[in-house]
Amino acid sequence: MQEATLYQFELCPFCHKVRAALDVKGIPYRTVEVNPMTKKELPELDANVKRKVPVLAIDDTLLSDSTEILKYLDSKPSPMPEGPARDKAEMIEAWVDDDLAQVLPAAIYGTWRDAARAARVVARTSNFGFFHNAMVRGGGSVIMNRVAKKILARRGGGNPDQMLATEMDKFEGWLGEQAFVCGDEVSVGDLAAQGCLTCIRDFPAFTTIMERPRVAAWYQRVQDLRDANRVVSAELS
Ligand SMILES: N[C@@H](CCC(=O)N[C@@H](CS)C(=O)NCC(=O)O)C(=O)O
Repeated sequence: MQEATLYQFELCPFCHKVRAALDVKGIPYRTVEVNPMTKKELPELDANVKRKVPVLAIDDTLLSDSTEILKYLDSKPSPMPEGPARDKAEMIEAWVDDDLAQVLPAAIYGTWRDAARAARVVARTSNFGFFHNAMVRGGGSVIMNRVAKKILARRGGGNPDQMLATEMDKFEGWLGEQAFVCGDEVSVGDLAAQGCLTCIRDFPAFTTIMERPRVAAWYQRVQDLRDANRVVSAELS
């Protein structure tokens, strides 16, 4: 199978959704870290496509938007459930975009100290050279803190940790006692949610989420599937 290329930001929850799907589908891929300040690593995109990550180069086409990419990858052969479970899986995939991925930045960049830490993670896991790394560390924390404030304002203010807890309560309800959100088989809902959460694994908010035993067991179950099926490890595992 031809190797796919994922253009990503290390701390982008949408990119991590795509990585989870590529892993579980056993599709070989490499990652290219895009400099969030310049985005010069991104390939030429159609004029009507926003220059955002993720962008996936696969099967001689360029795909953007994580939901579209997951749909495309879902059309590849199993392991994915078919039938009525798909509605629930797609509802959860949409929740990841509309709610979980929205509150995560607020929870990890909420204070200046957290924002600086996030920018350090990006700079550390990237290879933009000394000058650009410094720029990402400095400029990145300003941008990230601004993103967090915007999200909070859009969602009516409040405590970001509490917002995240409320979202995770919903997820825990959907998961129930099942192995995966739709039952015994992994679905696009699991990939989107687990992938999205891997993006904050270096942050205290992740430790708090993993204090929920059923969520922690589910997270590890999906991770085990990713590890078992991944064909080529990404540069940044
Ligand atoms: N709906 C898109 C959202 C993608 C998105 O917002 N990506 C952010 C990073 S998390 C981005 O590229 N931001 C850069 C920019 O807006 O200039 C998806 O699901 O892929």
